[in-house]
Amino acid sequence: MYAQGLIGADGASDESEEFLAAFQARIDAEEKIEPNDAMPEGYRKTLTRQIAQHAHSEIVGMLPEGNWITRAPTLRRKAALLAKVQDEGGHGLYLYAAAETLGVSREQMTEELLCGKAKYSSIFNYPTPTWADIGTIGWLVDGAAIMNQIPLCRCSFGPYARAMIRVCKEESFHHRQGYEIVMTLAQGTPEQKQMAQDSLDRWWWPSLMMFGPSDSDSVHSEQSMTWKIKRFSNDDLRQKFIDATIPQAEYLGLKVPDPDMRFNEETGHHEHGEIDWDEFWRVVKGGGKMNRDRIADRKKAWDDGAWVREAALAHAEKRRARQEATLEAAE
Ligand code: FAQ
Repeated sequence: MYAQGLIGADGASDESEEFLAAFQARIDAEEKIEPNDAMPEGYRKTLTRQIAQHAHSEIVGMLPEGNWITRAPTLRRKAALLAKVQDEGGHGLYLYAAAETLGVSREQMTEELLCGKAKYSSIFNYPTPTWADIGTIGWLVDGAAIMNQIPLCRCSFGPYARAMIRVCKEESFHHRQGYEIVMTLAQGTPEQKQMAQDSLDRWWWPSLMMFGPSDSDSVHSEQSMTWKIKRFSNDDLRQKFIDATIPQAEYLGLKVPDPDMRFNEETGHHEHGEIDWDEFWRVVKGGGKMNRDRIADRKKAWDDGAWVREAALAHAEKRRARQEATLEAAE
């Protein structure tokens, strides 16, 4: 799906042994790499790929929740949901801007998303049939996102790491608002509690899949960890998420849909059952329930927004011309 060779490759770096060793020494010394620094082409491509996928996920991730803005049960819930969805849009913009510093334009990235060549998180290809899903997304999806993104605040690439600091603060608010929605339902009528349980049943496994394939199948992890783009492996982060989330489910009186889940006293970890990797790859390759709708909706939003982009560019050009004329008149 994702043609990694298409974007972010300027072929500019001299990749001699000395160059690569000097670059790795900077990484090992925890120096931040900045956009104008020399960097191996693979580092640039890996970051462009990951940041673009991340940006797309934030933007496509607005759709399942946006679906509920007009149907939120109270004014307070509606205001919080509106703010959350706007935050996700902002995250997408910081991330597209961070990717642009690597030499790819936002238009190129968007084009790759809309023509089906770019990936975005598998989680956003699932439907949101009830209000409980909005709570569960905040609790599980934002919860998983935080677990994955806190280490990215220490990513070796400066613009990505700095963007992640603000993103994580906002995700933490999202997580709490989601948990509070699920808690209200879980402490409500039996029907409301059942709604919360059904939603947990729908989102549990897809949330675990958000962390990516198991370490043995993760093609990028080893190199990304050497370059300190990633600080933890996919399985390690998945485990941290499970260990943090199971007590939260227990507190709510809800049960994750995994008959094999058990706490191992010796290791201090919750051991989970088999993840259905066939489902993961099917969804990643476009076969999820909502893949087609998500891309169609995103394409419509991009096309409908063309006049806004044109007007903003025309306005910027007008301001530039006016400023130039003022400067000329003053000389
Ligand atoms: N879905 O070798 P790895 C959010 C692909 S933001 C689809 O392990 P890597 C906020 C992967 O791209 C959620 N594809 O790859 C929010 C690669 O394919 P490629 C997004 C996936 O990059 C909340 C192949 O599998 N977060 O939720 C997925 O080292 C609520 C092999 O995988 C980020 O993007 C997947 N789940 O590790 C918004 C965080 N997993 O490119 C709205 C930054 C893997 O070779 C509402 N990204 N693949 O064709 C990362 O940390 C990493 O990119 C991983 C994957 C961990 C996702």
